[in-house]
Amino acid sequence: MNFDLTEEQIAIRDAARDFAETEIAPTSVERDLTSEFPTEIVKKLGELGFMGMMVSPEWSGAGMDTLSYVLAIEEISKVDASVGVIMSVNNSLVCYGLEKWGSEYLKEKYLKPLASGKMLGAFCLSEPEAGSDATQQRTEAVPEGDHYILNGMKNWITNGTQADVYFLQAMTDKSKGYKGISTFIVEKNSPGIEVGKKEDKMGIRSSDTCTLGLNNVKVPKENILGEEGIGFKIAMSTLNGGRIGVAAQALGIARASFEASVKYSKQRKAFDSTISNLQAIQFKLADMATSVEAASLLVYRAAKNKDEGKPYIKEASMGKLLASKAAVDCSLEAIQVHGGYGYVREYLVERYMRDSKITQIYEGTSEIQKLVIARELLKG
Ligand code: COS
Repeated sequence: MNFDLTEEQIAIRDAARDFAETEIAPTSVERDLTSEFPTEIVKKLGELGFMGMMVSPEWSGAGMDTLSYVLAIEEISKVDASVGVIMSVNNSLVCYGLEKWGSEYLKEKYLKPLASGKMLGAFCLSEPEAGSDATQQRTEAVPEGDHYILNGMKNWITNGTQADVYFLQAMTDKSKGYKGISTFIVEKNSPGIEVGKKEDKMGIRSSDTCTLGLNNVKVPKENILGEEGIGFKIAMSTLNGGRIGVAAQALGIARASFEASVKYSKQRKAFDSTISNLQAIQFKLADMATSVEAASLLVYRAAKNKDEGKPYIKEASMGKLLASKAAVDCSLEAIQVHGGYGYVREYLVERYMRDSKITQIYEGTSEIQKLVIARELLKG
């Protein structure tokens, strides 16, 4: 497979790198401490086309391919994985799902502002009792006149307190199991929406995660995506692409950990030389580089398959599985290379470790990725 980047892909990658270094890096340490949401940064990302990268220009998107999107998320996450996930949810979950299944009316009303960064979206599937087993939705949507009335609870909602609209799954017919799940676009300012407190997380602290209560929320009937009963299919298909975004985020963290380790090892002196001359450190760097390269090949392949209309469910899960492992392993090893300095906030590697762990959990745990891969392998 050819991964030579086109001129356009290189330009997008470089623009993302430039933006990350000049606009994101200066506040990333402070935001990790305070958990402040990067409102201004997200606004600028929207103006540059990074919030609706793969959406067609017809719907105010940037019309780019998935590989460009992966390169951009990777560069942004190399500097700040919190910003990476904010972007990823808006791009590959909310905008993607709306463009694929939304009516012209919904695209005009919500996709255009979401893709151009004038609105922010959140994806609401998980519930207190429906995480990995996402079929167990308890949130209900009952038709009443020209509306549905929604009641229930969602949790782990990335962008939850900041979003303008929620891409939300709810049961329209409990008797049908997962075939009774439907997807709705719900405005945050709808009466009955109760936005919970921001979670106090170990990592990606500047991103925003909360619970969401729905108490008799009236949602117009035209805000359903497609028709009743296809919500689980929509959620699963959307997550297939979302997993490529999280994999790219993990790749960014892994690469940042590796690069920080190379830099430090060339500066730090011990035993009459820099520690980069010690075989113990060289072996760590070699292992880190190998895992970053292996993961990037899988993630880029998943993106290319998606762009070329080839199957990518297995590839996306493999990419996420390996890239998230690379992020966790490389960030831990980066701390070891830095010794005591790696354990304090003065160097960034302790944040990389805290940020990395979630990539093995959200948008499908590593165990769920293995399940998806095995099912795809055994199909037919
Ligand atoms: N892409 C498209 N469709 C999918 C799919 C996928 N990756 N996985 C399942 N489906 C479809 C199936 O084809 C089936 O539809 P049909 O009956 O029309 O064929 C339907 O969904 C149910 O599938 P299945 O019977 O396999 O459901 P299970 O409950 O056994 O397993 C898993 C589904 C566990 C794979 C799914 O629930 C999952 O991915 N869970 C993790 C959810 C997640 O990522 N949560 C994080 C939330 S976002 S932070």
